[in-house]
Amino acid sequence: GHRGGVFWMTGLPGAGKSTLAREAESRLFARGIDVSVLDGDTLRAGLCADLGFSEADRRENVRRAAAVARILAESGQVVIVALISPTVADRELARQIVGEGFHEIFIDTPQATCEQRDPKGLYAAARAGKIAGFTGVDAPYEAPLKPDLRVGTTDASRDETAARLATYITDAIRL
Ligand code: GGZ
Repeated sequence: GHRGGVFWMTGLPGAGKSTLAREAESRLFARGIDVSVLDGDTLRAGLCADLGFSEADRRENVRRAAAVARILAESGQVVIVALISPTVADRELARQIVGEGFHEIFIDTPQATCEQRDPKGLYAAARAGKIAGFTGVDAPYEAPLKPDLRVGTTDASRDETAARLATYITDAIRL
């Protein structure tokens, strides 16, 4: 067996949070670990469908994700959360709600790389003035100063990065 825990990934849009969350999930699943992913995109399609991207709505998005994550972690699950969660205060709120077993993981991809990748064309749309309040363009992103884990995604391959994450999580939940 293993204990539950919440692995909270923060980073800019396009940093690779969702991809890494899914890759870590499948590695952990393969090791028999009870794991689930709460992704901003998915949550916003359902539980958080009423929320936009104002400061207050992002805070509420974080609050709901943290509340769900806590419930799952208390039942013994490993929960990987992938949310921009752009401010220090947002992540402090998440840590407070989750309590014990909260880990902040910074997906530290340079903004230039995120913009180059731009998988959904949202940076381009924001630069063209078609989206207002886009994180990294005209809405703030505060990088964590002391994350529990910092993951760079330019130097290492995606595979190496996912493996590192899975190892970090496995170590953290060992009884
Ligand atoms: C940031 C936005 C915005 C704005 C739409 N700002 O790469 P994506 O497209 O699929 O993931 C992003 C997702 C961010 O949702 P989160 O719930 O993670 O954000 S937060 O923690 O700040 O609540 C992005 C898309 O939504 N998206 N408009 N204005 N990201």
